[in-house]
This record gives sequence, C-alpha cells and structure tokens, in this order.
Amino acid sequence: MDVSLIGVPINYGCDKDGAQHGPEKLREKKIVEVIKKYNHSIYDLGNLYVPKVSDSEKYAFHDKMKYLKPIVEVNTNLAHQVYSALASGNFPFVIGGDHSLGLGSISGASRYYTNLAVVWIDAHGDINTSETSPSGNVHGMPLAAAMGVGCDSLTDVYYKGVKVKPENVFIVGARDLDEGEIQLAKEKNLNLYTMADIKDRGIEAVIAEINQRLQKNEVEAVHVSFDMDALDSELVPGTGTPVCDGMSIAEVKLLFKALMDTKLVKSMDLVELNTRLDKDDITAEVAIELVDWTFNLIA
Ligand SMILES: [Mn+2]
Repeated sequence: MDVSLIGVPINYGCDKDGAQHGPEKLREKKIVEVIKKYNHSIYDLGNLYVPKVSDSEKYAFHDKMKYLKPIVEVNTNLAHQVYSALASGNFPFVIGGDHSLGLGSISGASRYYTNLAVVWIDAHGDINTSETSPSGNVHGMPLAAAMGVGCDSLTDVYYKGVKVKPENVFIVGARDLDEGEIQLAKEKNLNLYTMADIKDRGIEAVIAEINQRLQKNEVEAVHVSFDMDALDSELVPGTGTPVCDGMSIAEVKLLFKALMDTKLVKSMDLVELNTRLDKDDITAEVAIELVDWTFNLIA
C-alpha cells in the first residue's frame, strides 16, 4: 500500500493547548518507520499550514463557534489533500490535531467515493451544532456537519452538499453524549454503539452488525476516524477530554482488525493526542501501538 501521511497541527477545534503537537510527537515516536516495517511505501507530506489566530479573536468569526474561519480553511485544504491522495491511489493517513479535522477528511474521501461510510470511534458523538454545543468547540461538530447538519460554513466545506448519509454513519464507543446529540442520533437513526452496548453485547457482536450494515448499504469505502479518547481515560492521560469506562486496547484492536478485514477502509484519522497533558508519553506510545497494529493488517 502507498500511504500518504498528512499532519494537521490544529487545536482550534478543542481550544486546548497541546493537541497541535500530536503530529510532531508521532513522528518523534517513529510513526514513519513503524508503517514502513510492513512494506508500505510512505510519503510524509508534512503538516498542513494552520494560520495563527489569537485567543482574543476566537469568537470573531461566529458568536457560537470558536475559531470558525481558520478551522474551515484548514479543513478545506485537508479535504483536497485527502482527495488528491485517494485519486493517486494512496491511503491517506491523517494525524492530528483535534477532531475538527474529521470534517476535512470525510469531505475529501466523499468527493472521491460516492457511497462512503464513516466509522467514528470516540467517547463523544461529535454531532453537535452551534445551536446544541455547550462549549462552542468545533471538534464536537464535524460529524454533524459531514451529514449536512449545522451551519453552512461547516456543511459546505470543500463542496456544497451532504458528505455522508446518516445510514452510513457508525459511532462506536460513545459514553458522553450531549442532549442535542442524543436527539439528533434518534432523529437520523444513526448506527450508534455506546459503551453500554459494547459492554452488554460484546465488541464481537457490535462488529458483526457493523459488517452486516456495511454490506447491506453496499458501501464503496470506509473512512475510519479514531479519537484517542475512545480508549478508557486510565489508558490515555494525554487527550483533551478523557472519559472513564471506555474501550480497552484489545477492543480497539479487534474492531480495527474487523474493519481492515472488510478491505473497505481507504482512509483514516488518528486524533486528539495532547502532548501537553500526556504523562511519560503513555498516550503517544498507545497511539504508536495502534498504528503498528493497523498497518500490519493493511495489505
Ligand atoms: Mn472526537
């Protein structure tokens, strides 16, 4: 596989210092060499440009969404990078940075693939809008925007229109959903697998159902968007919004294996590694362990 590594050093979506250093930390931890071990060709395209905006300007572009303008700019450029990578036959691997970048990744992948599915592995739903978000942090909104829900400046990133149909959206590992998110998930009938579902039914049963639905929906490609906070907070001190009672490393590995086995995964994000909050690089090393696992599975 030819892999395009795309760094997105953004923290405007989480409004927390440290998330912007994820790409440099992962490179320091030898992410390129780890991927190369499995005979992939890897092209490190470097980091996207993130414009400087001061703290005092966070609400200058929208009164309910922080740093909207630079977030839209970065995501538009990311979308085109992802699209270009796919068009040249590469696997775009996007490393963050906060989860607002998921919108750019999905937008790029969905321009290339007509019937795209998204597996969003996260403690949170990230399906807020400016109206439902308690914080105004855009990293809680990208998946809603990708479904065409929210304000135009986000839903129209890269091109106008819905990027992923709700029936093709799979949220796995959620355990901290806001009221508006619960409502939207019901309204759109999203494939939502909370931690309670995973504990009750087992990750294997959840995986089987996801596989069935991907087949039934005749999905052409899957974009996997993995937030480090999907893992239990005890395992990942270095993430901005940790939540207890999360996934184990073994559960994430099983899920990744099942997804890679479908041969449908064509692009992926790894986000919300916060180097400022991390302790002794524990979280960075977990991230590298999962990268190692994933690229060993990809043919
Ligand atoms: Mn997230």
